[in-house]
Amino acid sequence: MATAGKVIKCRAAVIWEAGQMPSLEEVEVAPPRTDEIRVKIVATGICRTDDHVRAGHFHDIDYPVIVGHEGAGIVESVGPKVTCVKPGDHVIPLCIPHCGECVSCLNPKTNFCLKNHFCQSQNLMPDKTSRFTCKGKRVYHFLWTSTFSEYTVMPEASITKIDNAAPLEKVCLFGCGFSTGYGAAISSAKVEPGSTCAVFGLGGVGLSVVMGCKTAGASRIIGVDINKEKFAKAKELGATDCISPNDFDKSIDKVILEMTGIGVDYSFEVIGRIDTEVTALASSRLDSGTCVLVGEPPSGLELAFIPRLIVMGRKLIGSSLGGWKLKEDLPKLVTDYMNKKCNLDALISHTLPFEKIVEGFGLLHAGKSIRCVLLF
Ligand code: PAD
Ligand code: ZN
Ligand code: ZN
Repeated sequence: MATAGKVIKCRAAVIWEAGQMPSLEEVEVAPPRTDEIRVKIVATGICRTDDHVRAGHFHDIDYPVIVGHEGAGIVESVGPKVTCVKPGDHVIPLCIPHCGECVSCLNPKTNFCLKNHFCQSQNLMPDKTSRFTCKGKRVYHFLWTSTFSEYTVMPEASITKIDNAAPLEKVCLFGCGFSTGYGAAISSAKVEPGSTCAVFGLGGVGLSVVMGCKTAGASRIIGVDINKEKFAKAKELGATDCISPNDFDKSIDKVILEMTGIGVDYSFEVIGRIDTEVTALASSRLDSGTCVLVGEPPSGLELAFIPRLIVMGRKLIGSSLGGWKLKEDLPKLVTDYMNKKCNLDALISHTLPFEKIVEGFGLLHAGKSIRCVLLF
């Protein structure tokens, strides 16, 4: 491509300070270094985690920052050592990298590559520099994805190649929301046919958990949300019952206990609050239930519960990006989608031009959107 090796000036949404809305800017994006890839993002979804960063809920983020981690695009240029993709390939950035060499990458039980941005606790590229500048200032990356920029740079480990025929404006949701929720049920919890499930939070990720439970053959799927506007979609996607905590004068775990007699086999917390994490745990079967934590509470909070909640045999597990080994598993999920095996289109409630990103965040704040996809 004519732009290879050059700095590209393009549109991006920069969050200058914690608590501010993203601001549309022209940024400079440096060429990819040795094992990096520069991608032209075509479509990107807005996930609650982007909003957590915007709001300043995570303490280890530096500003100004370009967030966005649910994207799909086309490779523009690659660094000299890159072998996994070439310019023109269609790709999805990965929120968790896959170096393929560390003890975690070699362990089939985990997707938590040790060469990740969490262990390094900074939001720069692996070599501790940034590829973004705006108005003469260094701008930080986020999760090595930063998809709220028309062009972005990521390490080779943070990208996977997908079928060039897949519609990028839809499959961007494989970058986080759909894969996270669907995998929490299918891959992390391994929900069995005939089992009972409860899903706390019916946003984009929670609805994807509902779809995963349904695909796994769950006989009962109880959706829990304080926003009843989410119920219709949840039922369309497989929820058998939907309840709001506001309609009861007792805690929702007691309600679920009465509904099921013993509690559900699998409960999922997909809100990001420690109080609902404990409620989700207590909603699962005392003798054999599994509670899966998916939501991300703000930094600094600690989860507390009485040990008896788990001593009888309940399990409490976590799930990050659905437990998938993203580099290998996402292209397969995209193929499943192309073969109509999963309904990710149902999650896209709004599609807006990238310039309307602030409106997109507003829809999320108002509880109106499931996923708002932004198109460059
Ligand atoms: P969302 O904001 O679209 O959905 C959250 C839902 O929870 C909304 O429908 C709310 O109405 C509902 N809700 C809020 N408070 C309550 C309450 N007290 N009781 C019941 N329902 C409530 O978010 P999302 O679906 O994009 O993301 C959900 C969480 O998952 C969020 O914390 C996000 O940061 C986290 C996440 N985790 C991963 C991961 O890999 N673990 C990936 C992506 C997102
Ligand atoms: Zn996300
Ligand atoms: Zn690794």
